[in-house]
Amino acid sequence: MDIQGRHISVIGAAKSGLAAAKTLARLGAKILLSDTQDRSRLEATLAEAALPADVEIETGGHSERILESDFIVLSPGVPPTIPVLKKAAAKGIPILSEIEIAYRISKGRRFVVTGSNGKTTTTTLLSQFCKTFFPRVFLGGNIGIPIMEFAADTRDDDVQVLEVSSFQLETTASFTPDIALITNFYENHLDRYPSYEAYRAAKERIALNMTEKHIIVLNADQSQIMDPLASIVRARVAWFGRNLGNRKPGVTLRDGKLVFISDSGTETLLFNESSIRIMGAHNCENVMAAATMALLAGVPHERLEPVVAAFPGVEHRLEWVRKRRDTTFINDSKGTNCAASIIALRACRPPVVLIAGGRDKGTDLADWVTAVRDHAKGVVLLGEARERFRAALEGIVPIKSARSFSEAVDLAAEWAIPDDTVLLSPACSSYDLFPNFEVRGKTFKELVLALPE
Ligand code: UMA
Repeated sequence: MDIQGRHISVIGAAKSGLAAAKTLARLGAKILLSDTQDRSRLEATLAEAALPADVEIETGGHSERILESDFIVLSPGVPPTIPVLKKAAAKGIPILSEIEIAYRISKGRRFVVTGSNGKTTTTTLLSQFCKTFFPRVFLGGNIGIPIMEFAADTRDDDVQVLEVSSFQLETTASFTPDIALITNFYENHLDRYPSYEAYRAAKERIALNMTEKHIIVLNADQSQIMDPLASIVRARVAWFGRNLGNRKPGVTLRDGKLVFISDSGTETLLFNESSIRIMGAHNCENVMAAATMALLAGVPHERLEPVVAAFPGVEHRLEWVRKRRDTTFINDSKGTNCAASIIALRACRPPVVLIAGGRDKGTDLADWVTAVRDHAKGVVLLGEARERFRAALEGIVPIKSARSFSEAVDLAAEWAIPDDTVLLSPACSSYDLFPNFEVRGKTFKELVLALPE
């Protein structure tokens, strides 16, 4: 794509916009970077980004100067329906998402993951599978690393493993994955889309330009939605799921073993489910999905087991931390509400010693109490939510109270015996004791790793 000398407006001066502005300026474009926030609020970010001096920056709103551009690059968080973009569309100025422009200037094969849940775990695992086999693998997209950060550095023999969101797919034009995956569909982002169907349609754009040269991997366990999709896409279809039926090729779980079934029906045993370190039924599905993509990409099947056996998961989401005296310690600091904590409790091998509490969100605790009753042998409570949680759990499960976070870790470690799981999944935000859930999770890991053997 010819970038030299083109006038390009980049909308949004956060991660995506800054990466796009920087790279496009480096390639010789004249950039106007525009953001609705006031300059004072963006100052620190802009200073850190160290943009080339000739990038023009407008803050506090989007001016009509944007309408003088050759084309516009859009950050995913900016809806294409804002007034200036409607005017641009009416004038025929192309509006491209950051992933579209990255696609046009980058090289190599793209393995692309979208869907409602499990994207980050699946994408991360897939990149690790790929790294065992391909010389250069780039990981990016919605996962938090804009593709524009590395797009210009890619070569023809590179592999890009990308997580993309519905927002990013809305304004693509030629973006074409070599292998795509839709993990699943659940209601989400109804603040941006008029309906669930519109949200799904945005995600289904992943297949827009794919042809029989490409492969799309779909979820056989959501056959009501996925079978109709399979019948209209032009790409070849592969599957993952517990209920594969006659669908092939794909990866399924049978008698505790993950099995790949080829187009011709040949079966290859991949590994036992018990080899997978990350816990929970949902994570087994993420592994099946990532394995399907990796195998179809050409990664030899023997390379998969060592990766799943070592993969600790995504940080702060049911993250494996340590095995100490045969007790497993799990960091689920991202479990900031009851629903997330229930998933974590169900995923861990019981008996569980749960560490819960923090800033109380005041939500109904009934389902959480049931999950605690069914999976936990004891709960260590801390933080502002301690008394309300105690009242809800009294008489249902043994409780200990901690006055500090480190005391909570010590109490839980003492309470656990071999084969127990100590789970931090607070069902609360962290703001009473920490700046955010990441710091809480990191603190937990430091304390657990410091426990004497
Ligand atoms: N802005 C405008 N005009 C507007 C609206 C916003 O100028 O009308 C400005 C804001 O003031 C702000 C900037 O746009 O400065 C924000 O842009 P952004 O929201 O696109 O933020 P980025 O930091 O670029 O992050 C985006 C993704 N964010 C969203 O999709 C909301 C990140 O996904 C992604 O990791 C990153 O690009 C790199 O690719 C986050 C996310 O929440 C994690 N994604 C959603 C999800 O996973 O559910 C889709």
